[in-house]
Parts: sequence; C-alpha cells; structure tokens
Amino acid sequence: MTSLPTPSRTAVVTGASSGIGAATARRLAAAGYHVYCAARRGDRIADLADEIGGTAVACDVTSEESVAHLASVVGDRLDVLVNNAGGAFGAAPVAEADGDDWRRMYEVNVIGLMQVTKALLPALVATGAGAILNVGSTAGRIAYEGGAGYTAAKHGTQVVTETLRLELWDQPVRVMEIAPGMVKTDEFALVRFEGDRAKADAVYAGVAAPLTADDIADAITWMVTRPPHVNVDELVIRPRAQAAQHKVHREG
Ligand code: 8X3
Repeated sequence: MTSLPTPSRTAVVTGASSGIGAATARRLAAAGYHVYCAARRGDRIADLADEIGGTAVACDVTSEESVAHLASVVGDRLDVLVNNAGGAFGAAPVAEADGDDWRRMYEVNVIGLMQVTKALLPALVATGAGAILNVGSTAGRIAYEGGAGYTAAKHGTQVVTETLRLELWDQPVRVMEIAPGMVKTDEFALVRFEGDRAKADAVYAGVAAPLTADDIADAITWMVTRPPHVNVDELVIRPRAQAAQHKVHREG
C-alpha cells in the first residue's frame, strides 16, 4: 500500500525583510518549514525567499486588502504564524509626543497583528495543531522615559496575545509571546531615532554582547516546535548584561 506524501509544514513570518523576522524565516526553513516571507519591501523578501526556498509575499499588515492577499497565497492550511512586524517610531516624552508616530506604532504592533491573525486563523485551526507566536517586547512589561508610544503599543501586543489564548481555549491552536529585551539589529534603533546613527549606536554602547536577531529566532523556533500540547505562554529573553531596562552593564 502506498501512502500519500506528508504535506510540508508551513509558516508565515511577517516583517521578514530584516532583523528578527529574516532570522526567524531562516531558522524555520532550516527546521523544515516552507516559509511565507511577508513584508512591505518586496525586493528584500524575494532574495530571502530564494535563499531559503520559501515564498515571498509583499504584504503591509496595516492594510486589510494586503493581508487578504497574504491569506489567499497561504491557502487553507498553515502550521505556524509568527507575528513579527512591528517597531518603534520616535522616543519623545509624552509632553512632546507625535500623534502620527503613536498611531503608526499602534497600527503595526497591534492592529496589524490582529488583522493577520484574523485572516490566517481558519488555516491554523485546519491543521489541527496551529501555533501563533507574537513578537512582543520587554517594553510590553515596563515603562521608561521617552518610551510611552512604544511601550503602550507593546503592552497592547501582550494583552491581545493573552486575550486570544483565552478565546481559543478550545481550539487546536497554541498562542504564545516572546518578549525580547535588548536585541541589536540593523534597523530597530535606527528607525526609532529616524536615521540618527549616533543615537542608535548609544543604545548598545559598551554592551559586550547584546542579543542578536538569531538568538531570538532560535528561541522562537524552539517555542513553535514544542509538541502541540505544550504552550509556552510567554518567554522573556534579555542579554546577560541587561538585568532590567534601566540596569545595563556597559564596559569602558
Ligand atoms: C525593544 C526593547 O528596550 O528598546 O523591544 O524597549 S526596548
């Protein structure tokens, strides 16, 4: 008797064009997933998808239409969704905050996550063992000066994750969050400080070994590849040098 080939496991990673997203796409591909690399910047995900044998999907998570397109490309079965698209824009104190920056942060870190999750949930349920992994932040656990727009948005990521886990309690879908602390990527701090290289570099100054995007991708891959009954609700992960947001060991 011949048996049908097992369909390969599939994963969607949003914000896959750089940093944690790109590293996660690579790690999941190495773990045997066919990865749909989703990001606004189509050229960058095309190269990544080629490299890992995945599929590039240009997608702006803040656009319902764009997310519907992503869902149509993915089809009716999906094993893993990594909601990674997000970011910080600006670092002004509340008294000088820019409403547009705050709206953008809420749009991408919270509404985008909701839209992608909503669109792909039927496919995740259909596999009988889906996994949703939301990329939050330690900024979703604390407050710090100049961080309110971002911390509010990442607290949003955290609480949406918790809510979703409650709502899906009887469904075959795990709901998890990773909350990284200081991760040195090419873009996070640079985007936050609007291209100001000196300010971006100061974030990591003297820290011998901040986390890398690949450290986070490694942890994400571990979380989603646990057996289907094991739900790692949340994983807070920092470099050893960062005991807390305000307590970072800097050398020199
Ligand atoms: C990034 C962590 O410390 O910049 O999500 O808020 S922090």
